Amino acid sequence: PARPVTVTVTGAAGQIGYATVFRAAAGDLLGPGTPVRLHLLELPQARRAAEGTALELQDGAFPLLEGVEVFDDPAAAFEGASVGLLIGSRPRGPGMERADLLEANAGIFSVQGRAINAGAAEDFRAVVVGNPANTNALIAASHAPDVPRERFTALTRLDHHRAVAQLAAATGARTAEVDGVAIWGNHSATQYPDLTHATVGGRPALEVLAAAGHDRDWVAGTFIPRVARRGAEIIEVRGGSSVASAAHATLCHVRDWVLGTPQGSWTSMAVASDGSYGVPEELVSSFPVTCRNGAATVVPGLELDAFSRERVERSVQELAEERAAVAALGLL
Ligand code: NAX
Repeated sequence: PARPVTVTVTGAAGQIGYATVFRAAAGDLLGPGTPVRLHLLELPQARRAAEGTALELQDGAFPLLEGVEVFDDPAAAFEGASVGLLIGSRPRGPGMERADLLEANAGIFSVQGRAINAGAAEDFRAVVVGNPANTNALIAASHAPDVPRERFTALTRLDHHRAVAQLAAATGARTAEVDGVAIWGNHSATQYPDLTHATVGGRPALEVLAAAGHDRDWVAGTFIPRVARRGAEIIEVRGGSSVASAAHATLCHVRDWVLGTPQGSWTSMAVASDGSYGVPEELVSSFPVTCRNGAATVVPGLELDAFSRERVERSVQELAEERAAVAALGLL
């Protein structure tokens, strides 16, 4: 039998954490052949709730679940971890400025980065879900100098799924017929969901959309804002933020990263830039990526038209501003 993998989940008693851990225990994170050991990290005030979640995990009698431990100390929680699901973060409170938000989260992710550096396993990899996710990933990476930067990623898979689903709906296709969608930039309202390389049933998506009466103005004026503001739409309709869809995306992100993307296809992940497409190397930005042997590679050589270049630049500019704000606070 395969060796159990230690997975540390931060914010484990929160909504997304709760929706993630049961599916991780069921094999949806690392596949049906890999047993997992879950380390649930919470703030001291939520530790008891995490202990309750651990009891419920026990009650699942999951064959792949080797054990569950609850922590409120990051150093202990990341000891021996190979996977980090960094979900817990400080949400924006009333009257909180962006600088306050960045500072509060820098406090969390710098501490976790140091804990990872000190005690995580050699093959450690992390996805940051907690917002501002891209910049939080950057902060964690910068406090874990012994861990390769490319092992700190941020979640844009939910945005990717939203774009796939909206394209399928607009063309009357099944989501399985959609390929080649890409999310670029920041996980924020400036993100660029790009259809210029997408296909529907093997045909260029923009052609299929045009045949369905949707021109490029529809893409710019309806599709892009719909995807970028979908989180707000969910809050409005559901009365709460995205939870199960975010958990699903988190599981898909790690699973594809570890087990590989399907041959001939790509997904979207926010990764440490390798300088591709003019994105500065010190930023964690979303790109179309393929995954092989546990490594994510930015899809090379895609042609970006003027519209795409302008959108990517705008979102990357926002990432650069977030980075500068954190650096100015001395938190990198
Ligand atoms: P909740 O408030 O339900 O849960 C967050 C949990 O994190 C709480 O239980 C809290 O005690 C814990 N926590 C806070 N600081 C911690 C720390 N330093 N160590 C350990 N635990 C800590 O939020 P939830 O709905 O689960 O959302 C979690 C995060 O995901 C938020 O930042 C949210 O903005 C972000 N999202 C990111 C998405 C993405 O696509 N990247 C989409 C969904 C979601 O909005």
